[in-house]
Amino acid sequence: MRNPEALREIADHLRAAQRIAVCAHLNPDGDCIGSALAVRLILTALGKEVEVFDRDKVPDNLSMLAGADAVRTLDQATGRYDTLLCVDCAELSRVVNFGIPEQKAAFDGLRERCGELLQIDHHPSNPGYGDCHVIDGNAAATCVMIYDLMGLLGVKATREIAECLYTGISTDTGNFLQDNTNEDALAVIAALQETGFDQAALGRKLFAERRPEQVALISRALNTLRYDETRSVTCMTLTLGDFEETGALPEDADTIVNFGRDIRGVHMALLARETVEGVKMSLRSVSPYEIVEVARKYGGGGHEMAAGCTVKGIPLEAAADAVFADLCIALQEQDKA
Ligand SMILES: [Mn+2]
Repeated sequence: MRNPEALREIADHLRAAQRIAVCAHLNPDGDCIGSALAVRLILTALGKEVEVFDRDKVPDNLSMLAGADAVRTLDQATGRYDTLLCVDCAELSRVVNFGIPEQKAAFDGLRERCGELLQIDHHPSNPGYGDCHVIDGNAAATCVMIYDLMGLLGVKATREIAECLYTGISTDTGNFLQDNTNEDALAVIAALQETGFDQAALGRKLFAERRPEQVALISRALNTLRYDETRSVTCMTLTLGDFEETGALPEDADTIVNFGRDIRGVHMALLARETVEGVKMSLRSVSPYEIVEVARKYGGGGHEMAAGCTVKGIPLEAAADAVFADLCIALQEQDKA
């Protein structure tokens, strides 16, 4: 842990609070939901009143986590909270889309009713927007930091807490396949074993099991797979029609880009999907190649080898072509370096 003092300070603030609102990010993933729900269980064990908020619904594959059914939208907040805690949110704009008036109003309304803003996160790009924050870019997942927080608060892990933390750590490391899988992350997983949680069953839910609608969507995406001329960059596209016709949900597309990345010889991959907000791009690369700069060029961001952005005002194919071309240029530049 790189910032033990900062985490201790967060623990002190939480100990002093009674009513706590926890915010996870939009398009929630395993780490933000795992972190938020684990925090809820940890603080509830200390007799606190905790509510978890997210702009979006908890994805289907995380719905088995304890408390997933109690996650509410921000406009459902009532009364005053001593503390607003953001987890896994690299910027405040990860909590809501501030460009949409209703969402801004929902966040501002909640913020006004909360005394202080705390945050716990592991994105190195996080500028530190809380009244008190702890940011550890070396943590594989925010859930690793939540585990440390639990220790500072003197709470013992339960089976349910272990499931939440395992979910965050395993999903943010790509099921322990990515470079960010480190000793701390594995030590937390080892320590959680004593709760007796069913790691195999949870792992199957998170990484193996797929809804039939998702398999249909994967099939559609694979049908669009194309390569650059060196066959080391791939691109796939999905239209709004693909989602409607297969009955797939937006979250069903979340890991499809990996099919393009995991082909032998491929270094970079793109999935471009049409959404009502614009064309959402998921970019991935295989070490040592990096794609985050391409995402940043389009106003997005993320991690060196896993990033995203949304391209607005251009049709799907044209947007995909533009980002695909930039990936090919980035590949050439990185090959030269
Ligand atoms: Mn995370």
